[in-house]
Amino acid sequence: MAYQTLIVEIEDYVALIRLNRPEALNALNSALLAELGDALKAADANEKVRCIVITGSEKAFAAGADIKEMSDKSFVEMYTQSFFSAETETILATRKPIIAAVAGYALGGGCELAMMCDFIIAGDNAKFGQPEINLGVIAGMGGTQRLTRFVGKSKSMDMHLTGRFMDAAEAERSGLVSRVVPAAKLVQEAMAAAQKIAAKSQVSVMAAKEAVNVAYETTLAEGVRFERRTFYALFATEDQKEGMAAFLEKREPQFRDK
Ligand code: CO8
Repeated sequence: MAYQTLIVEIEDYVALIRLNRPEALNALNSALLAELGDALKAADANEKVRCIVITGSEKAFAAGADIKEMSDKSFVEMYTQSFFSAETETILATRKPIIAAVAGYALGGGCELAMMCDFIIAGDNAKFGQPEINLGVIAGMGGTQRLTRFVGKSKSMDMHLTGRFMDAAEAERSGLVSRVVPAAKLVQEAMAAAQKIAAKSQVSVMAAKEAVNVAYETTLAEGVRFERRTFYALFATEDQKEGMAAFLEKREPQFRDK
């Protein structure tokens, strides 16, 4: 499908989704988020896709929600239209893993979009920030909650109250990103990670994603119980038999998603 604000390619079981509004540093407007939701639903349903990478340009992953689109809205419009709420839910409902490959600016809604993905690989020129305070508002797509869980209260408060940016090295040090790579190799590295995931058994990949996400929603005891039940359940799959047999026979496993 042809999109106005995205470029989508599928290669070796990975859907690469590029945000493509260069004139606005990939600012997230309703059209882009609707198309992103559409592309994610299509990728989730496509058996030729086993992992998803979302990226932007070398200058900007996304410089935030589109300020031009929002600036004149009233409270009543924002509230009654549930601005960006359904779009956010669609991103979070995606069952296949999503890697955010972030180069350049990931600000406001851009930082929040990256944090809604399953993990973030950053180019060494990445800059993360929640600068909404400079606009007389606050984060609105989960930034106060997710950034705090990633980097802790002190750094999160610093980011949200001063609006300062965090560079890639600080983001890695603080646990916001899983790794930093040279910006010029970012997409290549993210695709390599995605292809590694794509080669695993899909049922265990989905189960791992679900179990890690449970850690954010429940107590430790409940989370560990969920994990143990899921671990036991995977013994009902052929892929568990194949994975363990392959290890014992010193060969590569041939997973069949069964
Ligand atoms: N919205 C709209 N347009 C933008 C945005 C944006 N967020 N960011 C950049 N642009 C546009 C600029 O207006 C400019 O367009 P034009 O050439 O037509 O004037 C073009 O992109 C290039 O930008 P700059 O000239 O400013 O480029 P610089 O390299 O000088 O600066 C910056 C880059 C530092 C990234 C700067 O553009 C900037 O500060 N951008 C705004 C960052 C920001 O404040 N982001 C937060 C936005 S609010 C938000 O994200 C809330 C999310 C919650 C939504 C909740 C829904 C429930």
